[in-house]
Amino acid sequence: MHTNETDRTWYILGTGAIGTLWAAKFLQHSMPCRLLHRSNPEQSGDVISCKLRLIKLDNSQHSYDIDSESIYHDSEISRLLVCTKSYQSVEAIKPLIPRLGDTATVLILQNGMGQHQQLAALLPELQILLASTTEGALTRSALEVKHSGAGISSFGSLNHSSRINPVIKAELARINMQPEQDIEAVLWSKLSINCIINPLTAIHNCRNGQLLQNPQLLSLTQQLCAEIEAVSAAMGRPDKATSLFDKVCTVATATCQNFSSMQQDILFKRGTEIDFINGYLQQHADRLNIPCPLNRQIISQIKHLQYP
Ligand code: KPL
Repeated sequence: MHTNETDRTWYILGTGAIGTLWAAKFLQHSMPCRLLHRSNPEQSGDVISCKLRLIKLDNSQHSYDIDSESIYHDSEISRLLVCTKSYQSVEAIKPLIPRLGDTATVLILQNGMGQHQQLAALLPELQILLASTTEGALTRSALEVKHSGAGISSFGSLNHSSRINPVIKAELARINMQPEQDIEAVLWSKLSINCIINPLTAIHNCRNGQLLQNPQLLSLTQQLCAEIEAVSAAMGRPDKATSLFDKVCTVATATCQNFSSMQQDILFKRGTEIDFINGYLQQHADRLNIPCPLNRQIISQIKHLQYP
């Protein structure tokens, strides 16, 4: 299949809060963008006209027209942004493989780590870019997103191996995504924070801020930080400038009224990203012989609570 270089449409797979916010970013910059939706293969010609609503940081409200295309449509994809939950990515991307041109770029913007290698194994010829963001977004209803916190977004190539297409770099710069040489370090730093806030708030069914207010939760937070820092140090990723506990305090304070994504997943009886967050950390801990008893216990508690 040959990529039509003139088609610069960004296709978005996964329209939760971050996928919808990114669609709004493309639309605000008049960059072509389409959503993808699940359908039966028989409905492959489906294109649905949708309205996307964005509530900006200053509370101003904006509405955009956007098309959503069946994943089984036959148009070729040269730019794919993957914003599904990490545990859904492999199954979600499979129907799209025949649609990806041979010079396509796949940009993965999700919580967690480990799924990137799974996707790269499915798409060995394509440029896989990993992205991370600290932007805050909440969905109010389908395709209605509140931009709830300003943040920084960066991207880089998997294993820093390949050169990033300058056209793609320039497009991502327009929506304020910065190239990052060591994107894995950025993802690891975010993962370390998610390893603490997400499962503890999910198990104790509380808002992020309560981890610092309740003495029992504060003590668990500190113990878990120590386990994770030991793994980071053994992996050669120590952060000498700021302790993990300080980073967790900053994020939990900034998002004190929010519920974490894992708390919401448990509450609404969905699967969770535990395998790609604490599970990924535990794999490295086991490989490096670092005991992480609390992390291990937390994984099994989430697995008991989560659906199915
Ligand atoms: O990324 C998050 C999440 O909920 O997944 C944090 C940073 C914990 C904010 O809630």
